[in-house]
Amino acid sequence: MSHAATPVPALFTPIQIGDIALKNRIVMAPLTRNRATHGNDAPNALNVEYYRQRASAGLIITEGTQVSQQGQGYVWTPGMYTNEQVAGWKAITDAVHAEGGAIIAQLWHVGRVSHVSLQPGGQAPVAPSARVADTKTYIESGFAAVSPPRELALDEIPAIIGEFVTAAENAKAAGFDGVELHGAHGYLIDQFLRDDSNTRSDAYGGSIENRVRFALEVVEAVSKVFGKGRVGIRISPVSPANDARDSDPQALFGHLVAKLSEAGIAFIHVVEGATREARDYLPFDYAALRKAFKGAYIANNGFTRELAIETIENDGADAIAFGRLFIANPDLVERLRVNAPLNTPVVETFYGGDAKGYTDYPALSGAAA
Ligand code: 8OZ
Repeated sequence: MSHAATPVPALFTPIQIGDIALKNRIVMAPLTRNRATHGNDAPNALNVEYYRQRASAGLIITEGTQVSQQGQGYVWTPGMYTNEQVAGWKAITDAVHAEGGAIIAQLWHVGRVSHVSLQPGGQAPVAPSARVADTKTYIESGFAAVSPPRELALDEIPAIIGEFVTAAENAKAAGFDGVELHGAHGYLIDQFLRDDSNTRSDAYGGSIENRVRFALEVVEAVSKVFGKGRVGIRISPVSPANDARDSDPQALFGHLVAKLSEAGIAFIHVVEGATREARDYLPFDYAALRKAFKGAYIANNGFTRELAIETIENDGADAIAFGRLFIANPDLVERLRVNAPLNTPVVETFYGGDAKGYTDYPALSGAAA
């Protein structure tokens, strides 16, 4: 009789991403939950518990965290620009590290995806060009159309890059293992990339070479803070989220990723297809991006256990990021390992509220993780 052990799928085995050691290839995707402390947008004890529960992930990428008040686009998202916010994050990184986990901060500037009620002095949001997005945000009173943005002057751009640098320094002080830049879903970095939202005629607009300039300068500047082995970027080449549109995503992202590879950063995190929608939303050659990038490739969007195992086996990615499944399953890694049933995410409690739908999803062992 043969008793050959079933091999453990590589999904569950360790990997090194840049200078960050992951105990498995299951990544918790960045997830906006709008549960920072009202008034100062600092992480609190409830947020500590939420991240602590999910520390068995190989890597946690935090929810989008604005680098400044101007970079905020939704109510009650956490920031990385005040002492209270840094202290709140420190409690979270301590809790995750105490559980043997790794955690990086997602640094976020929403650009035009904001509302005057969230902006300093009630001013207009800023963007590469004064073109309003066909999208909504949510503010204290509920959903609202985004406010028309004003175009950033050329001499304002260094200060925006400076906000990312300060936020990275704050993230380092807060004990994070690294940072991910939010370059996806139609926010500021993505707005600079695309020829629909960026109609500038200076060094930051026009050609693909010019449109990737802002992203590359932020990458370069933040790499000086953390070291390039602790920096990555999230991109979503074909996702239409927040009215993101470009005439040639394959050429744009092909060029960007080749430059990111030269910059030597740790990873690219690619939303394949449309976020919250189909993986095959539009044709796109993701394998070309993977091939063009010498660091790690983290794949995201709608992965099942089977597809994740298969994608890692076939070398389609180095790690897989799960979003909604991590909302509903604090012990997602263990559940995937033993192929246990999964809790169903409840959409009504995704954004805002309290412990309900946040820290009360049960682990396999019974009570909340
Ligand atoms: C859902 C709700 C609000 C923001 C993204 C940061 O799509 C977000 C986001 C998602 O990247």
